[in-house]
Amino acid sequence: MKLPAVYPWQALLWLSLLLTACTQNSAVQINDAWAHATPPGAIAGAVYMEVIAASDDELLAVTTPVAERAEIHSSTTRDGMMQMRPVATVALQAGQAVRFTPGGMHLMLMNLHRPLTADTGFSLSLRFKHAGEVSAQVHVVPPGSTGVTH
Ligand SMILES: [Cu+2]
Repeated sequence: MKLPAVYPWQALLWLSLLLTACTQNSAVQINDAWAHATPPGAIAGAVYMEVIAASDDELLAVTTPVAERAEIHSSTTRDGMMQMRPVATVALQAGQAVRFTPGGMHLMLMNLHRPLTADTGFSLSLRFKHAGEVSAQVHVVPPGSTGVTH
């Protein structure tokens, strides 16, 4: 009986596929990133999502082509007033989902280059201390609707 020949280039191909799969698994997962559509002329928008890191990590910075800059904000309610304040970094514990939600922590897009239009998407680049650069696609939903439905 003859065994199927495995050429070196095939082995290399499989190896690279395997490595790609590994890096994706060990990195950070960004789930269900979404944003509300913004009215014309709006200068800011907010992004919500779920972030899960396979090993302890830290979210350091976020950039997107649709806005001049993106900030990480936390929301607190004091005397019935909602206040937002910038957060420098977000610590991630291995396997624990960190949720960015309306009324909670969120990404604030400052000085939008164009309004966020419902049923479109845009990309986000998140920089982590260990995982490095991770990109995510943000889905824009109509105002009033909440989140991404499966
Ligand atoms: Cu904010």
